[in-house]
Amino acid sequence: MRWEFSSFAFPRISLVAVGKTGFNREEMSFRFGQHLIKPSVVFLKTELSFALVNRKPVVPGHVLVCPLRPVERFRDLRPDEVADLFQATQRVGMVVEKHFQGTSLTFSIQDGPEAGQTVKHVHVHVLPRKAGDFHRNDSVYDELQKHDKEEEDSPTLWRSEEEMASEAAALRVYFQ
Ligand code: AMW
Repeated sequence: MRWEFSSFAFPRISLVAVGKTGFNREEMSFRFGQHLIKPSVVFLKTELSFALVNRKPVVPGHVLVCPLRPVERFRDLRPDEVADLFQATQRVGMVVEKHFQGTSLTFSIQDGPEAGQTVKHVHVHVLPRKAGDFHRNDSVYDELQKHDKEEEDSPTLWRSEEEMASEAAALRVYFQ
């Protein structure tokens, strides 16, 4: 266990305990790289992984699946974490495709800064796809690459906590 500064949930700076698993039992929040994620925006927790809604989705239903242990690169995951992450990703894919009336899915891992990774914590992007959602189909990868980069991103473009929590609540139902 170690102590970190956090200002995620409250404007004031607070000290929270973040365990090695990335799951903070004291405040029941989840670690996602430098971010502390409120349980209200998490819709699935497995033994070794969790899934959260995106504050800036590229398409409706664009969500993220992460290992609980906050490691930076895919190569850092243990075999049991890879298995759990991909099984969780498969379940999440089926749910978001259904809930958002998709007909296909894009899965993407930006593994390292040169691959477009901004949050230093392994995560799988899961995006429901449908005919005509992009003029050029592979533009989804351009959007993924740039949607959260500094010049494209700003807090004013993030969804509200209420909107994210409401989406997470709707998705959580499928896993009960
Ligand atoms: W990467 O460019 O590291 O492959 O993707 C990071 C993703 O995480 C982006 O889709 C971004 O919108 C999302 N994101 C970053 N911070 C948060 C947060 N605090 N809550 C929800 N989604 C987040």
